[in-house]
Amino acid sequence: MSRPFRLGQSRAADEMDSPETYAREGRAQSKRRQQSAERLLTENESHDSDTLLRLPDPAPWMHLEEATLVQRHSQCVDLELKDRSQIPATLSGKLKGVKLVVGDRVRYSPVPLEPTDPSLPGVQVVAVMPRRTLLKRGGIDDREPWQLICANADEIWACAAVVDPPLRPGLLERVQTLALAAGMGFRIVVTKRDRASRKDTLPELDPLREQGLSILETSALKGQGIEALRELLLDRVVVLLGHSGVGKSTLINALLPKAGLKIGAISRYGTGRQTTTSAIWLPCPTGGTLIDTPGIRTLSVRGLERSLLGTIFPEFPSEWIEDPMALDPEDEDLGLDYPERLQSLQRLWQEMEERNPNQNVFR
Ligand SMILES: Nc1nc2c(ncn2[C@@H]2O[C@H](COP(=O)(O)OP(=O)(O)OP(=O)(O)O)[C@@H](O)[C@H]2O)c(=O)[nH]1
Ligand SMILES: [Mg+2]
Repeated sequence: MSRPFRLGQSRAADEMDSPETYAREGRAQSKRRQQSAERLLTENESHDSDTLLRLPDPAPWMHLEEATLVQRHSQCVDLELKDRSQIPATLSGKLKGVKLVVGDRVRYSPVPLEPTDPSLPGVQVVAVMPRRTLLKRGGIDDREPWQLICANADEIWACAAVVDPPLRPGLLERVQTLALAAGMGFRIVVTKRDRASRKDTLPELDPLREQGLSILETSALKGQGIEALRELLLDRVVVLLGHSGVGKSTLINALLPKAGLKIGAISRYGTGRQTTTSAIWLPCPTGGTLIDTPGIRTLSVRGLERSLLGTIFPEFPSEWIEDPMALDPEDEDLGLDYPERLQSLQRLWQEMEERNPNQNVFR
């Protein structure tokens, strides 16, 4: 008989992390990708796994000023300068094939170094500096082996609501894995704390608490935890990740009242339309920067190293990490306090080695 999970609330949540959900999402994404294949073919960017991450040597351009790329538009980008003012710029042909992301440190020339469309901004980005960190998730097919989220950020705050959508530890383990692969710090920010009684200790987070992870409980509505977050933000670049509707933009508005981000009604299990639709760079006047991101539905770890899992699941012996599939999480003899952790390990372990489902489709 299958052993019921004790995570009452996260039973529905657990379904959201099921392989079927990922397969369904994969199919939907691949259809969207097919529809945009023609457009992609005309773009400069490379979609090959290695070249996607390779950057040209910036050495010839080190005499130029440095800036941060804070937004990408179809034909140009916005740069944040040293004084934190922003200017639009175009990309030089020298960056052909380079996928730039929010947070990239770039070198720019105040006048175009090569002929450009006069209707476009005169400032031109000519080089990109090596990245200190790079947050990426597994792409859905070979055309896009990685989806790059942001560069040079220091920390991820994985946002999870108490309810609406349900708290889902499986997603938090995924975000933790991506943070580790990116070289970034990781914190869990529980949102909408006002929606559960104080007596509710959120036991679904116990396995993560036992790993000593930083978990902050917040309510943007009641102002709970906001000051603590503001202090953690000082001089850091922090990216918020979480399902659609968990309250990322609301939290940012509480931290940065001037941000005035659009806030949405929540959709069932976060599968509806996102309110935030692209990564948004938000400098904080008291120091630090927040990056708001669109709500995620799935977060693939495909292509990441399995060796990362030893750090994510330190409670398991190394033989289990090397080959967890022979184990049965429901086997009482294993004496597991949290069988769902072993299930999570198995899920991530399998997914990391998965082939891209639509490999060669667009070749
Ligand atoms: N009760 C309560 N509701 C909240 C809180 N924070 C956010 N909400 C509500 O949750 C809903 C979604 O908030 P958003 O901030 O738009 O969520 P998001 O994570 O930015 O969503 P996407 O942009 O779609 O990814 C809104 O109706 C908010 O009013 C909170 O602390 N308490
Ligand atoms: Mg939002």
